[in-house]
Amino acid sequence: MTKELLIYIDGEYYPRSQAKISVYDHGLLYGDGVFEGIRAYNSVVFKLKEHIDRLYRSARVIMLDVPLTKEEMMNDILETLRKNNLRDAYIRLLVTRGVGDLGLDPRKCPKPTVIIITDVIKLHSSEAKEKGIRAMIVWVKRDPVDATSHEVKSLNYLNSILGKIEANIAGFDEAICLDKNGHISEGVAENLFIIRNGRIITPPTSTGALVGITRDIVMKLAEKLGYEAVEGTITPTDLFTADEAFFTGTAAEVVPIVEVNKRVISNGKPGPITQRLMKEYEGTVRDPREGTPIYQ
Ligand code: PXG
Repeated sequence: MTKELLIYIDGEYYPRSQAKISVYDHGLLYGDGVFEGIRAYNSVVFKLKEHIDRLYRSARVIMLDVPLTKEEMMNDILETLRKNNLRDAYIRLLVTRGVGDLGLDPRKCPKPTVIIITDVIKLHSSEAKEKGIRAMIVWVKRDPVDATSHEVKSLNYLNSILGKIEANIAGFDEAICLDKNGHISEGVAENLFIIRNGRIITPPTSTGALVGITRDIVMKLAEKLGYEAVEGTITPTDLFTADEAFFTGTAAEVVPIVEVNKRVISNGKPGPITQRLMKEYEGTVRDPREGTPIYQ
């Protein structure tokens, strides 16, 4: 039998089958908490500091005091990876409101729960990257910025899950969510980009989209390659008639979109600029200067 992965809960390590939290944790009862999804490539945690900064920003919005300093949090993540002898990994970091009673009042939860799961990465099919994916604009609107929008990376993902279910039952690879004005916001766990006349455009976070770390990196890479990369309003028609389109995300990396609601994007093949950005991104995630080494 292979050795079980160790999971960090509040400073202690538990084998995966023993890693459990209370049913009174408000992370479970109310989705009250924040999280990050981070990757390590070749013994280096990619953009660890940026993910930690975002976690603490999310926590600030929901007035959750993370019981560790950023330095301690980063060290505990690296230690969890070392305990599991991982080099290429998917890291799920959660801070929940902690154990309270059955009422939703967060003041009843004296101590937040910190969970670090480090696991092997399940790669997306290389077919999706090579051939591109078929996406569907769904009826579920992205929560607006004056609600539980994805600007905060919270444990409330039902908005995304409803979108995903619609794409699943309709037989599409991925869902695209609109904001309440009908503008494109993002995928369910990915930011979205279109390319038109060599200009690279992504929706602003005012559509309720997450400030994706991959999104930022891809915009910088695009500029380095000499393209203009901007935030801008994208309508469904803009997307249907784009020269190229792609998703970005920590798990997905850069994935071409070749069809939206059965409208074929351009010639139905991953576009040349998208392919260039995919290649650049692959190089960046494996650049040791872009992350934090697990083993010193
Ligand atoms: N939008 C949303 C709503 C997300 O949840 C992104 C965009 C892309 O952001 P990053 O910073 O990753 O470029 C996300 C990211 C998972 C999983 O297991 C989800 C995300 C990241 C990693 C894993 O579902 N969400």
